[in-house]
Amino acid sequence: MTNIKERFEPRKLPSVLRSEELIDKAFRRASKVSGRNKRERAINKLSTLSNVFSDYFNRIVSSHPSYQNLPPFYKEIIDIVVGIGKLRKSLGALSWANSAVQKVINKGIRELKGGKDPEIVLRSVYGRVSSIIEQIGDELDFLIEAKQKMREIPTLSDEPIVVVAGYPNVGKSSLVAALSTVKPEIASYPFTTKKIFVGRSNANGKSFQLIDTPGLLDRPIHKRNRIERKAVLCLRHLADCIIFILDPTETCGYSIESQKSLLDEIKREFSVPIIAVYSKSDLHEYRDLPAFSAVTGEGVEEIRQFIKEHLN
Ligand SMILES: Nc1nc2c(ncn2[C@@H]2O[C@H](COP(=O)(O)OP(=O)(O)O)[C@@H](O)[C@H]2O)c(=O)[nH]1
Ligand SMILES: [Mg+2]
Repeated sequence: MTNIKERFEPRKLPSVLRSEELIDKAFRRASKVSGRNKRERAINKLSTLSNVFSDYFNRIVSSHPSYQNLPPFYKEIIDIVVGIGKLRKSLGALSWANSAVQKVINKGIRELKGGKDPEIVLRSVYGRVSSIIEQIGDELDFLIEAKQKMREIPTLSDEPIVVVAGYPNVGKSSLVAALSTVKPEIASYPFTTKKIFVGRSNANGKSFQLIDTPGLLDRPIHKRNRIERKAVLCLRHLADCIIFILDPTETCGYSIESQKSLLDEIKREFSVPIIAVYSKSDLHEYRDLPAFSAVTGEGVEEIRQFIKEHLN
């Protein structure tokens, strides 16, 4: 069952600078440093440089979660959207750059203390530090891009997640709206052109989230392209329970047979509880499944209780 314990908020990742920006920032800070004489000033410059780089790199590296331990939905989606291997490699390159920079700076400080000409030492350290930072330019660019892409991943809370499925026009959005205590939020679903709608509901003090996934669980899965299948697979990690809506009036434009075969397919693909319900109960008399109407409100509270029981 999904358990989003370690909540991941990519929006909170610190901004990453491009290599030239980082070099500028560090050297600008160092240029402001004073000292009683040339040598002392040079030593102070280098220790400032050392602090700027170590603070910066440590902040970036420690702000990323342990991707391996993230909840499966996040792990999988981040892997598809940015690539966890590449993220790790880039963060590793930053740690490497930090220790390489520190070594160069420490050597420079030793040389200054040993009496070497401050100008020569500074020029040499600045040159070597710049070249180390330039070497991780691609990794810094990648991390900037990764943050941008990860911002698109919807942030979900720890509350159980109910995914709403069924053919188009059966009444999925209407049910989410009827059950939600607040207006559903729209989140983009990365790597697809799809949006997902996240509603929040509550049954006797027990909260849950409702996810309406237009374009994802509303057509036979086997007819989908590779990307869409991946998107559906990610939902597998997300759903604690699925509510499948059947429209027996067929005013949605799909026969009840094809709706039932989609239900069977979803039952095969997902191992969580699946609740099948009838929508549009104001238009028909079928009651062999729980039935509700988003128009009259009939049955909506029963569906809410039903969901709650299945989540327990
Ligand atoms: N009569 C009736 N119409 C409904 C009901 N629920 C939805 N509809 C209509 O069915 C259409 C599709 O509903 P929607 O919630 O957008 O379906 P979705 O595509 O599955 O999200 C809309 O025109 C709704 O007004 C209902 O309970 N009764
Ligand atoms: Mg809809």
